[in-house]
Amino acid sequence: MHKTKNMNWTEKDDKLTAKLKFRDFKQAFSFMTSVALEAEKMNHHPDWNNVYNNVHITLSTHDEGNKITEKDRALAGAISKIYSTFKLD
Ligand code: H2B
Repeated sequence: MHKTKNMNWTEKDDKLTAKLKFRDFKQAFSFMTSVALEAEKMNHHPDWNNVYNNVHITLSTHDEGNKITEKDRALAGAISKIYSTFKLD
């Protein structure tokens, strides 16, 4: 069984954040597409930034004054699950 990616969430300033690196832009954008579809289903969306193979994610609930809520924890869990399907480089 091949090893897969594992991500770490950091909780800081009322936000959950994670910095992810991929093999290349195609892998990063493929990941973002999967996350986008899941976020749309959950009606909860990440603030994020992509520079080539790097994706930085920030989660907070805007409707609750930009605080971390269960919606952010649920989305973080869904994102971790998607990330774990990507092979290590
Ligand atoms: N995403 C996040 N991260 N926070 C929200 O408060 C939020 C959201 N609210 N996605 C949703 C959409 C809301 O704006 C819509 C109108 O349901």
